[in-house]
Amino acid sequence: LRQLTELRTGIRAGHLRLHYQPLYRARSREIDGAEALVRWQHPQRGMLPPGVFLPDAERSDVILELTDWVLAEAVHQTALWHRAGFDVPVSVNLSAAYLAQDRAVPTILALLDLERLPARLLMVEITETAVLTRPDQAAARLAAIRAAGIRVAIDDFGTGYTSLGLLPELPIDELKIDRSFVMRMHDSPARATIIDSVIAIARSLDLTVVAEGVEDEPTAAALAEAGVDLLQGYHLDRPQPADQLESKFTQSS
Ligand code: G
Ligand code: G
Ligand code: MN
Ligand code: NA
Repeated sequence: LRQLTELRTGIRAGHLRLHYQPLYRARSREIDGAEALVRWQHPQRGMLPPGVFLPDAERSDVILELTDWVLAEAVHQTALWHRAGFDVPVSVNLSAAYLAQDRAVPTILALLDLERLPARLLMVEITETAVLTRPDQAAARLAAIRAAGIRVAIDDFGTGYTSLGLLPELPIDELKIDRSFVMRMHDSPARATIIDSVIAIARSLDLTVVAEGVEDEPTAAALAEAGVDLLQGYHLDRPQPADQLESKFTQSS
């Protein structure tokens, strides 16, 4: 509880930071986007990863204020890159509680307007669990987001309980295969089979497929061969501050 109060104070004091992890095209290995990941630059404890403070935030209203900050910062940074001539789509993780607010979609649209950012350069990531909490409401909200031109990804795909029957009804653009299926897929025929199935489903629904948690080259090569569109993981690049990532755009985007 003390940490939560401190987090709320920290958000208002400007202590949150965003790191960006690039996504690479599986075949050409060009940068094709980045995922915004929050950190807390704590005055005493140093740079804290989200695992340390997000679960607490998610159990309270602090997640709403945190997500407002993340969205504003990510849209601002993406607009700076856009104005500098780098069209890098940036994705933001949205928690279920954020999407459940009536103000979620208008807030996001107002930010795009404020920063004059083309909607195609913003993407939102939602977990299956977030969709399943209130499937009809979530589908309506995601449809409104997509109608504005913002793209939608299902994050950590395969770890939740989305019935495959629900998937064609969901207004989404992308599936991100959870890293638990990707890591060490080359030692497990079962994991490789799951990945092939997700790719087949994604193809049939005309969705982009992303593999997360790509930690070595044999895995990257196998995923490219299997038909995954985009790769994300430590083998390709770490989450990093905006200025570090920007130096790579001059080479690849
Ligand atoms: O960066 P790291 O691997 O430690 O992230 C851990 C988890 O925190 C991931 O599941 C990621 O989706 C989540 N996460 C990171 N940034 C955000 C954010 O801004 N909002 C939400 N809701 N989740 C985030
Ligand atoms: O749940 P979500 O997909 O949003 O979380 C992304 C998280 O995955 C971030 O915390 C990021 O630091 C982490 N991550 C990114 N690449 C890798 C990787 O190659 N291996 C592992 N173990 N984690 C990764
Ligand atoms: Mn994510
Ligand atoms: Na994920």
